[in-house]
Amino acid sequence: MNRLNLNFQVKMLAFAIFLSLFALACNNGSNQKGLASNASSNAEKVYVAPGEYDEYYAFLSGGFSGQLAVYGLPSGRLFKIIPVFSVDAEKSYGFNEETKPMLQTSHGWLPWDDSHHPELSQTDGVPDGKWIFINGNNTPRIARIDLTTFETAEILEIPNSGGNHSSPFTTENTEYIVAGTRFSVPIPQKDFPIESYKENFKGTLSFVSVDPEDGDMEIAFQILVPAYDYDLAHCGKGPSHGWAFFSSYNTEEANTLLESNASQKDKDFIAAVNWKKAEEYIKQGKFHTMPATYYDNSYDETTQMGNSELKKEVKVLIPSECPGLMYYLPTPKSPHGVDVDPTGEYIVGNGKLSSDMAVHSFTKMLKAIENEDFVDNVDGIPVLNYESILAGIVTDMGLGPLHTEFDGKGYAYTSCFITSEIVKWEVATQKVVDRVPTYYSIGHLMIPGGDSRKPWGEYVVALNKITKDRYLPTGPELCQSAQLYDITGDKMQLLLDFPTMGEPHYAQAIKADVIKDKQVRIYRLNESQHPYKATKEQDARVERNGNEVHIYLTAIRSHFAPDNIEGIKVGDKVYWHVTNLEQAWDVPHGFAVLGAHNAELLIMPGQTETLLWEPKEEGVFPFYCTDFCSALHQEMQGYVRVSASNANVPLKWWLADKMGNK
Ligand code: RUQ
Ligand code: CUA
Repeated sequence: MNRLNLNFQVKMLAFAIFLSLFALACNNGSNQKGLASNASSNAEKVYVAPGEYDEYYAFLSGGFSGQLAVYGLPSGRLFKIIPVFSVDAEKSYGFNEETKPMLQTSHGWLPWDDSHHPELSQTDGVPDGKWIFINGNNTPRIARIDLTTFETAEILEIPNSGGNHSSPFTTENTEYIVAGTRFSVPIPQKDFPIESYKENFKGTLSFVSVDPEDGDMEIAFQILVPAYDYDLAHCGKGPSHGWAFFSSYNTEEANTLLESNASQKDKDFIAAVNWKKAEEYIKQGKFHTMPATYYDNSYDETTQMGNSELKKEVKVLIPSECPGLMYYLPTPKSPHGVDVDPTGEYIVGNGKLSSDMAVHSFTKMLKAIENEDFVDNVDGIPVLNYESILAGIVTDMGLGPLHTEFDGKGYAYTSCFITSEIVKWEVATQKVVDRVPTYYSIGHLMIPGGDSRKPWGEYVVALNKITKDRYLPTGPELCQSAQLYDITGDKMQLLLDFPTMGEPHYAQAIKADVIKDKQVRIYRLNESQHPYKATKEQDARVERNGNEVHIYLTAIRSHFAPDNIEGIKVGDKVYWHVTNLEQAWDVPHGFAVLGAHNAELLIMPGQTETLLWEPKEEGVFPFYCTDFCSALHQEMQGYVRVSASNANVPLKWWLADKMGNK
């Protein structure tokens, strides 16, 4: 071997080592960070050019923020946070007089809840874009959001419930949305020793009817059930339409150290409820009328006012008195999600403590019921024979399966919390065909339309519980995270990470075309029935009634009318009723006054909103518009003079020489 050759070989060797090290480094990178192999083509798949629209609206629950966030897919861009269960100073939700009633409950007025599961209304098993519902987990409630305004239109309290987690999943035509108790409690509530759990505690499964025209929700009936924890739910579709399925854990009925005491049995139950049968029993009068105290709060778009209605009773069915009403499907082991495939035949029990995932067959379930193939009976509820109802088992599922969604092409996608992955499997054969890691510890996952009869497929979004090193760190609290995967090919492809608001639990997505052209652009001034509206500047005025002062204020680019007010006194309750006179899209005005104890107002065109202000000291206080509305936005300001409580400064108001009683 000559020198040159040796030299060449050494160089080649060094180069080879360099290459393999480089490859290793890249691999490490991709293992740790999940970098897509094909970064530039993946970037193209999520790139929505400036001025272009996303293909889907995605609605991500806010978890402990209590709200609902609206994103675009595939870009992952945040469009709006819709205030639902928690006050929002930015939009004055829960702060202005109009929306305060929305947060009324039998426990008093509440500024917060924990929202987990958005669910789109459906027609024929397909999201129809009318409304989206979301549950309040802590103080049991369901909210309905109008998808023409993206505002909370109704919040219904669920009585006889100790936590509304398995909610608000819909039937095929939004006949009902369901609500099962997460925590069983004494029903009706009473002072019992906690140790008497087994004797005195109960659960309920509630069916909430939804008016097909105006969406009005009502508690149609509740079913009184054994004191388990009812975790999630999904309703039947196609052949299984008429049934609803609720997963449960703690069939041990433990009341302490549930992490081990509620994990004793190797099977818990999925409750299968025949709601069509329930309707028959209700018609026959086989229900008990139970006193209950709960609120139904609605926002009326014509009066632009929230209204709280106190309700006093519910209809309750008791399974032992209603044969055929419900059955228990044994399911390994502490199932979290229960998911029904698009054909309506397969009922997936995501047994989070089991390595084998059970898939039940609806056909076999009906057969077992017909043959009375029962192994037990709990409080009048027959327990079906596990072997007889099983369609099959997914044997190489990851650990900690939580939720399953479907792509409409015969495949299911299951989130596995412990092994931090999405597992794709064929529904009919239960064979695993692909798996991808998630970063990290996925909870729910969502495919557009993925719990409906006709999923759009295309993407799966992982809703992760832990972000660790995925984003720039922000102190002890790191951001919450979602990840978008392309599922159009055989192999799932990670495309994008995007941060979320609060902790995302479940999410829903809908093709943008279904709702984007139905958006309300303005509220028509001539249709407003708001009791304190001022639909033209000539109607603007100030009225005193004892120590209550009503200011009818108008806003238009770029002034308030009136903008000078005198005669207010310390100790007055001042109501600022601000009407936005604009009748063009995207021209809100804001309103803020110095020392206000609540928030600003953000008033849409044609809308009237009211801020209560209780001045505590004498002086002259400015108010101004908070939303940059025109080139003269900074000039959109005014003064209010506050005098001593015993002063005799007359009430007067003006806007230059254009109006008023100066
Ligand atoms: S939960 S991570 Cu609140 Cu729906 Cu399953
Ligand atoms: Cu109105 Cu700024």
